[in-house]
Amino acid sequence: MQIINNPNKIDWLEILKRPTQTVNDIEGTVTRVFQDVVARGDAAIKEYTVRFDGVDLESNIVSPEEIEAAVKTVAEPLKNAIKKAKQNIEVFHRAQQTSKVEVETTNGVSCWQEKRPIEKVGLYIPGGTAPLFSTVLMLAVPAQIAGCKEIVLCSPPNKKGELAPEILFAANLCGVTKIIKVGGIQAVAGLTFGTESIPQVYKIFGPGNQFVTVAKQLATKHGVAIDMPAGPSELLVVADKSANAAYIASDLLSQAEHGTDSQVILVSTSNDIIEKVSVEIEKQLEVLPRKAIAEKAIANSKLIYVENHEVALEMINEYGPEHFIICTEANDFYVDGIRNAGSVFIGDYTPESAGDYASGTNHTLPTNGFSKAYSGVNLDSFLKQMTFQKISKEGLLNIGETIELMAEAEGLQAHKNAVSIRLKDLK
Ligand code: HSO
Ligand code: ZN
Repeated sequence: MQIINNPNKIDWLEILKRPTQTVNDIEGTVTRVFQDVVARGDAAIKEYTVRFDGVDLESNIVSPEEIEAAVKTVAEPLKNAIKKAKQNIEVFHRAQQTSKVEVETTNGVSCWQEKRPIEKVGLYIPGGTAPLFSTVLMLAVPAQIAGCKEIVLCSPPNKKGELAPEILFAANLCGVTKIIKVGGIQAVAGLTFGTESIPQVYKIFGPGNQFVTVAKQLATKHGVAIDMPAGPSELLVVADKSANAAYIASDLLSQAEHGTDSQVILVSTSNDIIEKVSVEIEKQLEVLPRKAIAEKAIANSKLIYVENHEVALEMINEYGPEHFIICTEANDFYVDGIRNAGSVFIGDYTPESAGDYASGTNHTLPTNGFSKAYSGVNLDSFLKQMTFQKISKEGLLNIGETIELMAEAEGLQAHKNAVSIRLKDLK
């Protein structure tokens, strides 16, 4: 943990730098896997699953029987918790539905905008030390509300060739149409090009390691959309003397336990709070099962003292955290002034964990400063805006000349003709 006292503005950039990622030859590997999947389809997928996941699968498609068996192994209280979380996520994302926008821009010229679902979407759920089935809810619930027809879920199998039963339970609960045991670059390649077992999709969602992230970026070069460039988890807490140090330490650790490259930051107008939080972190860290991971992330974390709320807010907007917790006497000041953050948590009783699981907001959020330009996943992520127009005879008489003049000036005679030919009949 690094305590920084009243840093100079010119040093902010350096202080707030994200932990650097080693990209090395990832791109080369990703390109090779993509080419191989294009050339050999499922045969290539099978081989990569042996190589990267250490398991040779008879079939990578999860069967209804497999789902049924897995569902039985999930304890009833957890099933109910997942259902409760799903309910809240559903309520919040359903409320994001909007009615169509319709307007007559000029007499006889009617324009409207309507949303239509992205027909085929791919949801990537990472495996690893703790398979995060909550992400299934965060992606599949809005996909289903949006009306996506094909919702394909890919996740890497464990050494026994299985997916976590909670992933299967959540996927089944939320209307996922196909579940495939495939992970990493090969999953993204499969979703991009389609193979015998993996349907091709139009947009790929979900977090992943550096390989998955680079693969998603490469997918965009092949015409597939992605939710956002993902990176390690981040949390920034702003706190003044009124805050509860133990609560803040628990929030910082909650994000630190995600990965050794997670970044957690405390910005505070109180040296006393900084002192107390650092003591609390040490104390709470000691008993965490994922201590080894959290400890590494905490080692890179920063506790920054600033003189006042104005400076704090400016610094936070400069950083653009994925998650932003506000625990001060001036919460409204921050709520009104925050311009760059993925998701904001207000007050002593709003831990980030609430948004990670069950309050209803989405936890798939922009990291790495992308909150300056990107939104987190929401209902619109699964929809497209389409525009429509209908022009009456009167309408064309009203705007025809405008179009003709502009087309002529752009040197596009055929454009002009498409109007003139009609106007001639109408006049
Ligand atoms: N905080 C993570 C999401 C998550 N946390 C899932 C627990 N499970 C990224 O927003
Ligand atoms: Zn989390």
